[in-house]
Amino acid sequence: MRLEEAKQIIEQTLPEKRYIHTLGVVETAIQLAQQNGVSKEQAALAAMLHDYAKYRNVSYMRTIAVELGLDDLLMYDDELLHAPIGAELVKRELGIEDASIYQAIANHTTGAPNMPLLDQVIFVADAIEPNRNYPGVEQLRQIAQKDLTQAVIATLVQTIEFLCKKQTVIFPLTIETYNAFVAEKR
Ligand code: DGI
Ligand code: FE
Ligand code: FE
Ligand code: FE
Repeated sequence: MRLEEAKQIIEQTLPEKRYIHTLGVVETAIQLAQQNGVSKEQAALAAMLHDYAKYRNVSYMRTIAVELGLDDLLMYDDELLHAPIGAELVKRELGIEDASIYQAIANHTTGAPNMPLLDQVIFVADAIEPNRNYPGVEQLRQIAQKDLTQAVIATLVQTIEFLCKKQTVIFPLTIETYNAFVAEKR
């Protein structure tokens, strides 16, 4: 699928605010891809489609999670579903066959240990795109310009801090990703 075609589908699928966020992720992902030797085409398409399932019916997404054997997810926040289920629906409904794009969409909320650079680009771009505005985002943007993997760690720290302050349950994969990236750095 071409980027323009995906863009039109996303414009029709997502509410305006989420569509604007998505275009910001595409712009940032293209830039990070170019700086880190990642395919610009894959980064742009993965970014365009990353929140495809964000507003899908939760019980429908839970059914697909069971089909895919992702039962662990069901005990955690429903917000986590749109990433792995989005990857699946982009394949089923839009015919996106690229396994790298599938994986980048699936990993965009929690990250994953050993995730490839494409996934790191989408993970960080989602957090720092120009429409994001939360305390600490400017520092994340600066880190991302210097070191993508360091930006993954800083984004995880920001997310985990945010979840802890709200006393929200943290999905183990988020912590596992943090541990794997920090251990790798030492
Ligand atoms: O879809 P976006 O809003 O663009 O961003 P996202 O997909 O990165 O995150 C969606 C939500 O998921 C966000 O409000 C934080 C939450 N989240 C991320 N990691 C975890 C989490 N929620 C829980 N409960 N546990 C996590 O590990
Ligand atoms: Fe998301
Ligand atoms: Fe994110
Ligand atoms: Fe997003």
